[in-house]
Amino acid sequence: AAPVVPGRGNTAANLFQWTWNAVAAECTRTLGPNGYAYVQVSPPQEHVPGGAWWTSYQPVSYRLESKLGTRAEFAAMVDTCGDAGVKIIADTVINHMAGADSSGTGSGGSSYGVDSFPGLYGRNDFNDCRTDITNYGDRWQVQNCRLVSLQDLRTGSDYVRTKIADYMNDLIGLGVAGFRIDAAKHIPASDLEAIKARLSDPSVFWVHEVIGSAGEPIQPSEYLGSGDSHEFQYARNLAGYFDGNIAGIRGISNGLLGSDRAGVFVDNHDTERDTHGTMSYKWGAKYVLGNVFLLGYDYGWPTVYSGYKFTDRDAGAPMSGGRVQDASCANGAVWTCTHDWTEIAGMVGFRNTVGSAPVTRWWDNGANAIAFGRGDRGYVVVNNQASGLNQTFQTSLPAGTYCDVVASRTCAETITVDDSGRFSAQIPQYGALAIHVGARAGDVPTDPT
Ligand code: LAG
Ligand code: CA
Repeated sequence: AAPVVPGRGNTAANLFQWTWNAVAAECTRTLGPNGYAYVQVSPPQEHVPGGAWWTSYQPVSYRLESKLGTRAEFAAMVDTCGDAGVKIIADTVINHMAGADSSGTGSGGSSYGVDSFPGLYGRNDFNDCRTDITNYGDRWQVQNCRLVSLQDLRTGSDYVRTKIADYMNDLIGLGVAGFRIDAAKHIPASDLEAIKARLSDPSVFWVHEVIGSAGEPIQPSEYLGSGDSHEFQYARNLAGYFDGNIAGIRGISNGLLGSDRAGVFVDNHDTERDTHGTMSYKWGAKYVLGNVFLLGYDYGWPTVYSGYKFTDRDAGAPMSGGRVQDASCANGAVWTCTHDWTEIAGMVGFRNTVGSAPVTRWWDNGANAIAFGRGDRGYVVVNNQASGLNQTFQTSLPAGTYCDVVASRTCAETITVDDSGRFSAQIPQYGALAIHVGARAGDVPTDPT
């Protein structure tokens, strides 16, 4: 898991396709105050032109000049976020360069084409297989051939490893604290270990994007030598429980990566679009409940995904003049701003308060409502039913009056825990409740109105 930031925890927000200027403003405005420790940003390197979001995943060079901002803006973002207590995780695309189906001028003015990235890579720096991956059952092909025609880097070579390490070292020099390794499944684990060994900080946090699939030869567990791995099966399981019933959700991590090595999320930019079997913002109330569970339960290192609304899977965020327009949560017609939804912000604070306290006092109704404690630090109820839930819960919390941090940021709704640790509450249909010792009536400002 990403290292805990003192006094804050380690929850991340993934602000997909947000510009550096917008991320910086958001660190100050919401990410820092809400208690996030990290923000994952989209790939910062120079990329192919065009209006689709996925141009970010076709590198042209490692210059930090992109539709999301300039090098100076990136550096300023790292500093501003740092001042707000939030560290940066950069999405790094190191398996490949641009597709073999295009050539031209990149976002930073560099020219590119097939086997041609002047001053950086030439024909010898790409793997000899020049056809597309078709068989995910073939390890060699998955790692040496082209992913959707993207020119596949010869990551086995010293030169390519050095160039990738130089790029990552540049980001480390700017203050980046961690990396998402895009398309890690397509790079041999030993190549990644060799690259990581060349970093100025070889113990910097890495999380590998390895989409684990039953029956495939390459699995997320192979990559634990150079960092954590994303656990896509967690997101699929989560969707399965919430789509059906959640009484058995305690088993969500059976057979998955160990909790301390698993990067988990409700969805990401790929799974919300394609057929990966996860939830997305389009699920409405259940999506909120999925995020409440992600943050409330004690499995994995969580990332809250925050992107933009779409109908066309390829459509990029609104652009002008070759740049993405700065995201704004005031523009809710475009940006989901999941990271600042009251329920989710409340659960980030919950997670930071309960820390490593174990799951205790499990309750479920055998159907679609569950509740659990986190030791004597907090208690959560999740009601995935189409009807309200009226129930008395047994907690291990000290007696007192607590704020329901899912219901409001202002302690508008309180829950009274009695001397024996019990409370009674009514939870709305497809609703949740969470209380913790860091938010008791009187601790947080109440709504003046
Ligand atoms: C990833 N992880 O392994 C990214 O999370 C995922 O978003 C990337 O695919 C992929 N791997 C490569 O980094 C995305 C889009 C693709 C897109 C690709 C390159 O899902 O649709 O491919 O980025 O931009 C597009 C076209 C393809 C075309 C290719 C090359 O859709 O039809 O062959 O570009 O021109
Ligand atoms: Ca490869």
